Amino acid sequence: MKRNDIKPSEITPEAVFLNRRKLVAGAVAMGLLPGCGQPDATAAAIPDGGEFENVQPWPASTTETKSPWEVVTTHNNYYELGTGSYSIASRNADSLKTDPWSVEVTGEADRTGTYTLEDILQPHTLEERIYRLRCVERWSLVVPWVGFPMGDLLQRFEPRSGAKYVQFFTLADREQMPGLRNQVLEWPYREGLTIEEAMHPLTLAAVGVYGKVMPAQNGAPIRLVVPWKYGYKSIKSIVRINFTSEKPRIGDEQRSASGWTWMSSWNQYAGNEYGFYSNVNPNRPHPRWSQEVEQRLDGTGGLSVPVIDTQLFNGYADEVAHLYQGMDLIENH
Ligand SMILES: Nc1nc2c(c(=O)[nH]1)N[C@H]1C(S)=C(S)[C@@H](COP(=O)(O)O)O[C@H]1N2
Ligand SMILES: [Mo]
Repeated sequence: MKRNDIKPSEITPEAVFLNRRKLVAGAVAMGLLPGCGQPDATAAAIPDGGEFENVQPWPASTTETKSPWEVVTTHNNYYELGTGSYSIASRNADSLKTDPWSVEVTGEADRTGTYTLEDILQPHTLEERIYRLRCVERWSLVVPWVGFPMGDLLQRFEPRSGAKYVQFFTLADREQMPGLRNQVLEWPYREGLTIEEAMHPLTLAAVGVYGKVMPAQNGAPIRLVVPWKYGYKSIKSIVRINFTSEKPRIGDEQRSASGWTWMSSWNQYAGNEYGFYSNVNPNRPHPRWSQEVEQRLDGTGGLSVPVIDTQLFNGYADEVAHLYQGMDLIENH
């Protein structure tokens, strides 16, 4: 049992400590953690050799042509690693140190604290999931991620009934991130989801691409992937997860409990351009461009980059449309 127990690497509040036996037992019962005596061949860890073993195929992966490794790892948006070109993040990748790494869990949950990356990954089974990724700028990729459902991780922190939203924070370290010198966005980069979106089985905690450890420019060591939303929701290099009861709104004078007025950096930057939901939607143009089509970066390059129709919810409507039933998707963009 011990080895499957998530261990706060810093001081644990006593109540949480005393509760742990019960909580872990509950997690085992819910199938979130493997039980005693089960083989741990699938237990996740970052491999020293850079290549994951025991990655399970995921039956619902898209069969569309994958964007080549070279494209996935050199055409990036990671503003903390630099701005001005899509290749700058990969060129500055070495400056980001991702080992050791820890994630702080705060807010409306029973098991808050600071967890090492090893603790975070250990009980999970890694899958390869091939998802479409649609950037709001109109380019798109098809990426074979390595990861596990984010909801399985969030459950382990025992969110309380007051946890209506989940907010994620990226590292913001000037020593390691040359892009922080530019005040393009208010750092740290933040993103938020409703608890239902965060718990949705398609929402991924990703630790790799193409069977390999996540390159820094793609958001090492652990990032979010929400395939039905514009790419900026898929926040990279997560150092904090905050469960909150309220979505801070644009214009709020009051700072949220987390100390930030806005849940999402892009929403804060320009709320009419980058809404809280940011679901991919060909019917809701960005104020400065249409969202009806996109360029699929499949490696062909140059003028032959295929232009394809953008799909509602990026093609994941069957899985996620129920989350937004009765909602005006233009107003709630
Ligand atoms: N911390 C952080 N996360 C981020 C970004 C960023 O600049 N900083 N860019 C976002 C945007 S705009 C996109 S399209 C995707 C791109 O992911 P990729 O580089 O792995 O394709 O990451 C998102 N996550
Ligand atoms: Mo993006």
